[in-house]
Amino acid sequence: MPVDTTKVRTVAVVGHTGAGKTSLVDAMLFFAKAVPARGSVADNLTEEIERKLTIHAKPLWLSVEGCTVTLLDTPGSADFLGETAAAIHVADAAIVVIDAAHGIDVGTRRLWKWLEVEHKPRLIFVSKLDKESTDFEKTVEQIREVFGKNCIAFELPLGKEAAFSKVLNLRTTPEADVPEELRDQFHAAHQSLEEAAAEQDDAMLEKYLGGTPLTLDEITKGTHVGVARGKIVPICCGSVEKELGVRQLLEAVVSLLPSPVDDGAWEADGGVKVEPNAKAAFSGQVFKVTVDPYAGALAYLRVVSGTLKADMDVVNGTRGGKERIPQLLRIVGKNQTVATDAGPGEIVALAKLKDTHLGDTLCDASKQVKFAAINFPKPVAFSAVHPHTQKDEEKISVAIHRTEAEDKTFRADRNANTHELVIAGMGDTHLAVIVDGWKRKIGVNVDLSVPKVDYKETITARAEGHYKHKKQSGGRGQYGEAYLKLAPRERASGFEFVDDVVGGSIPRNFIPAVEKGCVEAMLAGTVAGYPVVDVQASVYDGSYHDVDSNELSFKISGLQAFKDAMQKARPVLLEPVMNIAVSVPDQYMGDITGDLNHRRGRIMGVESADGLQCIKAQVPQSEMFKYCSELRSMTGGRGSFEMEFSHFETVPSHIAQKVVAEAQAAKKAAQES
Ligand SMILES: Nc1nc2c(ncn2[C@@H]2O[C@H](COP(=O)(O)OP(=O)(O)O)[C@@H](O)[C@H]2O)c(=O)[nH]1
Ligand SMILES: [Mg+2]
Repeated sequence: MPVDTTKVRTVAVVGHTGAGKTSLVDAMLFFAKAVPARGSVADNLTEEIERKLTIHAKPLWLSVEGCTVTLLDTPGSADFLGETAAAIHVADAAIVVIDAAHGIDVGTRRLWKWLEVEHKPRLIFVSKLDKESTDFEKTVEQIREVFGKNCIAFELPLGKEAAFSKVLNLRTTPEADVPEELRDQFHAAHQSLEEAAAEQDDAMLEKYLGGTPLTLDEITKGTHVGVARGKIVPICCGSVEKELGVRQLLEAVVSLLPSPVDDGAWEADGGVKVEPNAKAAFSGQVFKVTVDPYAGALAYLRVVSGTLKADMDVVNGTRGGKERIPQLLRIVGKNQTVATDAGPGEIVALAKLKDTHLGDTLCDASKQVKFAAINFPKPVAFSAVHPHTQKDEEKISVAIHRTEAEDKTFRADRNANTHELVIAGMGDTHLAVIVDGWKRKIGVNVDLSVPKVDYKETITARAEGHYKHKKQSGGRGQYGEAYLKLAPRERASGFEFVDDVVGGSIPRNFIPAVEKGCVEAMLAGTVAGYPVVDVQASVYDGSYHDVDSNELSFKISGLQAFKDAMQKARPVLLEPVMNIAVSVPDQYMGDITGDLNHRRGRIMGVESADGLQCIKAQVPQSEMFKYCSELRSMTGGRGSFEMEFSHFETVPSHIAQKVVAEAQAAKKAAQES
């Protein structure tokens, strides 16, 4: 029997690193008797144990009050935002965990924004209220200030810090159980949530405004609707340490958060609406692929419609191939159980699919659909990779291939000009975890370094060049002569070759050879040997020999004439300049703009949004390779940034001198070795 879809909850648990998400999920599973003991849900993968933090998003299953609940424990660190983004994408709602001792930080704001963009209903859990200098009321004030007045307390803690002893539920706790001194606060808070619930339904609002108090059932139903619409964000509270508020949170997940039915249809390509109907044709989306140390290759799938069972034949709606569905697994640490079926909203792990990748849609052959790709953040940290040995070099493409399959925030590119293999990710920790994994799982050993800058060269003035290639060595000689004019072209306009030869001083059939020579000359410019761009070369004169002229001779004369002209055409180095957007709390504004000036950055504008300053700037790429970690250390982890390539720009001469000197030293070293 498939479960009733209105009784399914799929919830991502998000918040900054150390907020207490993993501990909370563990406690929720324990309270729901889904695991035998506390500590069953933990950061248990090798890389997680080593670094004492959650790196992978993990689904965890429990049943409570007749509901099937899947919680997705996620990493809080910006380094692993890709995992969190995928979990948010397939969840119907989120629990945002805020550490009461810490308040709201930039990471939580960024997640909040992500949740808004993805239209995910949410509730807030204020955690660690057992800790010193925590104050629930103050935290609620901050939440309402930062995230809006639709965030409403649904619970109140009884007692503070070490004396915190009970969580009062504003909906369900009978007034008689509320201590005298808290009654006023309890009443006021109850009124706010009653009002918010009433506003979700005209009939209820009329009743409420007419002076009749709403029943518990009405309040719960009204809130449930309001949460699904994003009009109400309930604030719950507790302490995992003291085991307070966990049971109430489970109750809130069931009664206040939306089911897949409340969240409505998913949109597939071509505007096709896919309703979360358990009886319809099956469809689902893969949001994580991994190699589990116990279960092997796994694809995690969220069912969107229909009911998935083992042995079903399905189609990969993204790639077109067929797949046979294996056992439906639920994996918690070392333990796995097998589910008989999975309906809309449910998440299962599938072992050893043939050709199904992260983000792919699986569906019934009778109703093929393709869901939109999952939105991932762009990489911001870059490193060049240097394999230790020839063997490491050979195996590196296997390593890269595997990582690319599992992680859409990872990129690897061989730069055609610097010849370096550059990997990119969400932070230095992200890249370090990847490289450690290569060593441990594939036996590939590499070192990382700051990448080389992909410089280019161009000219800034018109100039002429000339070369006569003449060789007489017995037999048939070589002869070709070319006169060239070079002119600068607009940035990013590329190379143009013009044939201005009149009167046949160079025969037609040799003109392409002159052009070939120019193109070859442009591979390594005269400044520091970097590729030349944005130049017009016109050949306007030359001479030939009836017997000795050939293609090679004109190619050589084109190449040398180009070099001759380039030296006279005031050549310069160009460097890539990036557009960046840095978000930091107000107090760091001065430091950050000062630092950007130091990096030769140009501030293009500053916007303030949600209590953060967003600085837009253009900065040379050479100054930005390590910005990710440097920004985090300047701001105690509270700053973040995005970056994309903008354009090439002339390198200032004092810096160009250094680059030229380095290039000459490298050339000399290469010649000597
Ligand atoms: N005092 C106290 N500590 C907690 C509580 N919840 C979690 N912690 C501790 O906070 C630290 C981070 O918890 P964890 O669950 O790993 O946080 P995550 O990064 O959000 O998953 C751990 O040392 C937990 O033991 C709580 O309610 N009270
Ligand atoms: Mg965690």
